[in-house]
Amino acid sequence: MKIGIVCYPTFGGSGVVATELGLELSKRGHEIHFITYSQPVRLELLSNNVHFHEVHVPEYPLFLYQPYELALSSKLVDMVKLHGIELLHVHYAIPHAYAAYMAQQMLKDEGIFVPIVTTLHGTDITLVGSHPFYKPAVTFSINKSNAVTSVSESLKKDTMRLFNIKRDIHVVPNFIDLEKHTHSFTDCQREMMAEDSERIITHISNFREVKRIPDVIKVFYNIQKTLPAKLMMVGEGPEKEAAERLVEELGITERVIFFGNSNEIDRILCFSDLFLLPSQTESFGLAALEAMASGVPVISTNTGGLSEVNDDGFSGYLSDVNAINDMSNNALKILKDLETLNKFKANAKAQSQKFDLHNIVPMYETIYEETLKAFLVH
Ligand code: GMT
Repeated sequence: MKIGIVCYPTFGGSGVVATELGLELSKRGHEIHFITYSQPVRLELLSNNVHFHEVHVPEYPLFLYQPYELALSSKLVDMVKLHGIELLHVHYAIPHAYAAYMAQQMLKDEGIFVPIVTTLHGTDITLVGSHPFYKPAVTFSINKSNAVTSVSESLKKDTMRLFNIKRDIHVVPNFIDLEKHTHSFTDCQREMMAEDSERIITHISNFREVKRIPDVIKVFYNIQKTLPAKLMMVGEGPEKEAAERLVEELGITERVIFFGNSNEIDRILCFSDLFLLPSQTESFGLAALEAMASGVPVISTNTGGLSEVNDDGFSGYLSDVNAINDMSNNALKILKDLETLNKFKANAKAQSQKFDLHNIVPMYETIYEETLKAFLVH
């Protein structure tokens, strides 16, 4: 099948999932066309069946805001016609499903019929749900898509509760390529980061408020009072400066490393002993799954879809949002001795196998086939 994939090309989980999905679909014989404003960060290699088409937004001084949706929908029309794309899979209701619907209507006018599969990733639903400016556009985009998927049961429930949805939503969980996370390194050079006696704690995110970065630091602060430990902070975002200040105020600068955005996530996870994700809300928590796939247990909140990913007492522990002491105690329970730590590491790896891409990607293929069939019948 010739599939157009529209996503945010950044370090965020939705872009990672869309990119990994496209790459796996291409291995399974599909022709994939990524259509977005820059090459997705994890899309390193283009090939004869993986293509990237950049959406340019021309600068017109007339417009206060440059209309990305307009540029995207025009590009979608052009690419569908040029490459014979049969189906569009868009990640995020707004603006992607919205733009895809416009493209679909323009193409229909020319006798070309292309169905739209929309995947909901969370922020479009949970943020828009509480700030309803875009509510009509989100509701419309979901209802007009030819198939809709959500990355967790929890996100499906939130979508049904917050919007007037008149259609079914399929839950297709995020997935992981376990081969990529089975360390190719025999040695990930742990000694460059910490002493043998120190435990390595890691957090990876886009440092937005929703990630509750101060909680990461407070939990780590409690851990290192009991055990020698180092904290690896990976990512960039609006909360980073305040986090650096908090680390200084707490007097733990020597123990915390801020990496910024990294393309070496696998190496960082390879030497990590524990992953912290104390988010306010998280539709899935792909970063937690990536950690588990590398054999790193997870201390997380129990919000949104996290309880569908992290198995409480097995692959890590779940706590209420803001329960700093509970999270700290749970972390210490895992880290207290090598035997317990190794048991949790093995469990984390086993839990991640439930999300093996070889089980999940065929779910998307089935949805594509059924959607295409139903769409062409009408
Ligand atoms: O979490 C973010 O800030 C990034 C956002 C995104 O668009 O990539 O992540 C959302 O989608 C991911 C992939 O499905 C999920 O793993 C994240 O849980 C979800 N983030 C939130 O719900 C806050």
